[in-house]
Amino acid sequence: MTITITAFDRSPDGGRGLARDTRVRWALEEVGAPYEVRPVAWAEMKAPAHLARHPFGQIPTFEDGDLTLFETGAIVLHIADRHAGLLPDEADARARAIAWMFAALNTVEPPILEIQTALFQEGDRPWTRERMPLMHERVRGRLRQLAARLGDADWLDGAFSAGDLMMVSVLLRLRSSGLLDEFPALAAYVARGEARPAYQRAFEAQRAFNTRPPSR
Ligand code: GTB
Repeated sequence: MTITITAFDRSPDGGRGLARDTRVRWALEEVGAPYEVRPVAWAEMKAPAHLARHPFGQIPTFEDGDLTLFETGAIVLHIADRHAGLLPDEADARARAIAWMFAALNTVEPPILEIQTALFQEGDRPWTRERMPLMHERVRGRLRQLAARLGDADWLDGAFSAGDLMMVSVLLRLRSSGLLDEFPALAAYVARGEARPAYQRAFEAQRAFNTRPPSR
């Protein structure tokens, strides 16, 4: 049974890899698991068929035989659990790698999301411009702490893990803000993630998918 994930029929970013299917593709590429992609059009996202897969009508989802999952944290953890390559074998190291996944999603991503929500959904509101320096400072605070912990290591805790995959995926979203470049060690960390062949394959796959000619 081939794994099937869902993705935007056409990502609003035009294939810049910012939609969350990219992190799932990356995990699948890291472990060498083949997968197919089912496009979901905007009109289908909140319709019953997709809501049965994802209670909030979002992408991505993951299907493997009888198992359907939503939430990229759960999906990447499942992939890492079922295949070698994304989590250490040693129990404590494995627990720490999983902690970094949670840190990426629960501690680092929320202030980044706040900026993106403000820009894309509240850009025309009078308070957005006023709040922006505050929101940037919140992100800087997290980046400062993360950079301090990373130090001059390549990855957050020993070898590359699902924790790094998730952290790099989250940090990538900051690129256009310029905030990442204020922390050269983190910019280099993200670049190391992006240089991985599995990331390159995932990025190219989503780019090709999002720029494919329209079907008739
Ligand atoms: N917590 C969930 C997870 O990690 O899986 C969040 C899933 C999520 O937010 N999915 C978004 C979605 O389906 C797509 S990735 N949104 C539609 C909806 O909520 O109705 C977010 C995203 C979308 C587009 C860009 N972009 O174009 O730059 C970047 C990121």
